[in-house]
Amino acid sequence: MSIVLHELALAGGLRPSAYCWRVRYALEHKALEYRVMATSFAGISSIAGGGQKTVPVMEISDAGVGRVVGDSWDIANDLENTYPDRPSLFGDAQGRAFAFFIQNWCLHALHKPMMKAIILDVYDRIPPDEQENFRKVREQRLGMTLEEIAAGPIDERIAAVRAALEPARAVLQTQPFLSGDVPRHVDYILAGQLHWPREVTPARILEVGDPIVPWFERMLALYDRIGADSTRTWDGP
Ligand SMILES: N[C@@H](CCC(=O)N[C@@H](CS)C(=O)NCC(=O)O)C(=O)O
Repeated sequence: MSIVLHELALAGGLRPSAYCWRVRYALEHKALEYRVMATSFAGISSIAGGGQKTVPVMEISDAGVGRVVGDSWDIANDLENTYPDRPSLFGDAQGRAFAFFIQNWCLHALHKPMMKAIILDVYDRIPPDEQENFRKVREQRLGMTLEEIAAGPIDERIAAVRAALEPARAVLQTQPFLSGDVPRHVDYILAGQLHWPREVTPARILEVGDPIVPWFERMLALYDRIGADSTRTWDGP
């Protein structure tokens, strides 16, 4: 069996992708061996013979049969379905549904305030020869300049991220992981989301004393500290 994970890297080797982190944790949870291949945004279209628009992309080959899977949620489900005898990412059908909900909560409630807080930090870390295209694509997609997206005092933009995290905070005050006593994919989804600011912004996104901090420290300590050993830019764990 061989697994290759294509993962986004920015200047200096930073790994900021929430979606790629989710898959990294999922592969570790399943105790699967895999190789990571870093790509820039410009390199995505050449992955696995072409046709991919986003990362992560997983190339998996087992018993001589290979396939390419894109999209972090599809990859997690593929791993769960292909390796049912290995530790479960979801626990059960309810766990899978809960993880799907949390993924959508991250996308619809967290992504935007986070983007407003850190988009210019991301831009600064795009390799110079790709910055113009990065800006053009996002400004067209969102109908405003990166500077307009990041308008307003940074304190207010960070406060909006902290407020959006309240549902997770309420849960993590009472239990060690979102999934309960042990981490599962639902935890990897939120941890991945937090790797995005962790890897690119110098700002303190999580307040000192926030119950999310000890949970994130527990997440970073998992699997020989794959998360903790990645490059940290922010002022936090
Ligand atoms: N729904 C996809 C989203 C993946 C995604 O948006 N990845 C970003 C990197 S964090 C990407 O590849 N963007 C390509 C681009 O904007 O050109 C997933 O869960 O994998």
